Amino acid sequence: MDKGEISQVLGEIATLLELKGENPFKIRAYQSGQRALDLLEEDLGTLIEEERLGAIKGFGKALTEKVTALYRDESLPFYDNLKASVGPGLVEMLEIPGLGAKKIRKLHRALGVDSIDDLTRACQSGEAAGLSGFGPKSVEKILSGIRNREAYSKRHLWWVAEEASRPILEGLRALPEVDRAEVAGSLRRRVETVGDLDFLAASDRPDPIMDWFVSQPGVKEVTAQGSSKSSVRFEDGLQADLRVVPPDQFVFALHHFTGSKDHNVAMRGRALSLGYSLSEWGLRRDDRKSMSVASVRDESDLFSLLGLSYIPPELREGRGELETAECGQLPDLVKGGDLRGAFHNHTHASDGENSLEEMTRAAQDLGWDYFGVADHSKASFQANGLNEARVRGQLEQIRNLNDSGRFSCHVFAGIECDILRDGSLDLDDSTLQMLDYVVVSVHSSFTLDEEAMTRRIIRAVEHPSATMLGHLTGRLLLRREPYTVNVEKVIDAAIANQVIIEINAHPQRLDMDWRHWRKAAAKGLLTSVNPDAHRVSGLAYVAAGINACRKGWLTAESVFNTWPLQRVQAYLETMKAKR
Ligand code: DGT
Ligand code: CA
Ligand code: CA
Ligand code: ZN
Repeated sequence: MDKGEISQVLGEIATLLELKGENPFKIRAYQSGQRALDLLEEDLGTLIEEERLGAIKGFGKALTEKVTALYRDESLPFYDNLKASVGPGLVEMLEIPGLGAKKIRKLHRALGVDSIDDLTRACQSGEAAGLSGFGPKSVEKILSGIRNREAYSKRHLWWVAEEASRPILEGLRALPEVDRAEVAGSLRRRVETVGDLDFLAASDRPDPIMDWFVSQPGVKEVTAQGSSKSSVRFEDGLQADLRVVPPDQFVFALHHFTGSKDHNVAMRGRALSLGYSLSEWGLRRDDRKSMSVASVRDESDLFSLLGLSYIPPELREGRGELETAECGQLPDLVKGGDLRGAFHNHTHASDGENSLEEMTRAAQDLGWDYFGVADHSKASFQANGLNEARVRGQLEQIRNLNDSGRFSCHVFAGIECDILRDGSLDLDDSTLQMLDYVVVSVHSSFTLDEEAMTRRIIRAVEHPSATMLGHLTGRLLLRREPYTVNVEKVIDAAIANQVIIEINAHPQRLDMDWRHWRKAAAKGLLTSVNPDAHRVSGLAYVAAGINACRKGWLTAESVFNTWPLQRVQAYLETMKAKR
């Protein structure tokens, strides 16, 4: 096992012990062991070989032995027995948002609850509300958590689905029977979550392709197998359809199965008004029986036959794309290659895993001209947020790094400053004023009502030091609902105060949502694609942010971090002068 996997096992052990109601000291030992492992700067393998792991703070004798066994892929009976001794129903309950191990333990001990169904019953009957520490409000929260979990478990993050689709797509393309293969559906439209994967292949010999598809590694169940369509379900619950069509139908099928449904309805209506009928099989003139397919070799040909410029899949959501394509007015969408840097990133000064230098080098290796640091501020104590003195120290470190000339990539000194409950900022004005930029974000008091939350965020946006607003709604896709806030009002306040609203590019956030961007950008709002990276590999999340930009009809001009270094510097200087 590698370090990351071992860390997960330690966390899991702590949770299982908690579910069993074991001694809190023992639980804490695994939790702090996990944390120490995550923060390890030296190579774990070296430490184990040289028998130095035990000397590191956080690793006692027992933990050192277990980590060593896991590292060497030896069996760990303690862990296996522990897993076997805790009912699977209890572990499953951990997936309910807002329900931790302690509460589950209590429900189990007091009411014998050992499955989600049991729990639903106990909540509905009023039994759960009678337990100390529960009450009607928290029972209602558990019930809505159960409902959310059901809805959430049906969809998957785009990022995860895309990764799962890649080997299948490559495998299909490598089969001798396959002429062409593509992914379609919501994955191709780059929607933030996808229900299932839709693969499409062109071939006259579908059967061997289907045989290959249903025998892919990780396939748990074959729900359908035919010569035009097969469906499978993978171990992690992800489902996939494969359709195989004759090569001359491929373009029509690709367009149809890319969708969305609303886009397809609009396209079919347009075809009809021009005297065609359009389907997944082809395009036919009303007055003829045969399909006119010879001149349609790709989707651009299809759009152009209908008098439209090419509509990129991201825009096919039935939100006015046909009307705009008809007058040739579709925007030149921003691309990943347009990015010159990124602003919202963490280092190990707060809760990141890599140093300032490591992060800067990684940004430089991506070809970026600038890199923005924005560690947490002190109110985020669980993330080791920086107080004023530490902010000033980091600022000096950044100035020195820039002066040293070690990197061609320029580092901007920023902060992700907490917006406190009343909308004031977490750090004093004189410290904020010294920084190149300030991202303001909500990390606490999520349950304010809409009016109070809106007022709170707008007050932060109006602060003279605010440069950007971080993750506007705090949503965690498939895990936590957005907090209630009036997005329109915040957008207007941001424009009025020349504050950028980020697109937090973390695949689980993608916040502010793409559905707001077309209108907001037309009103003059700027965004920044912010990876919120907590380690070097997190910088890659900008790709998910670019998807959101494109779905929001954004051009490079609306995306702050596509601007060249000098223009960014000039903008930030002007903003600073106004403080
Ligand atoms: P998903 O899987 O829920 O994330 O969303 P999609 O868009 O991938 O939907 P899916 O997999 O059910 O179907 C793929 C595409 O096939 C869909 O975007 C459009 C097309 N399609 C499916 N059902 C219908 C339908 O009833 N009418 C029309 N016009 N198109 C459909
Ligand atoms: Ca789909
Ligand atoms: Ca499907
Ligand atoms: Zn944040």
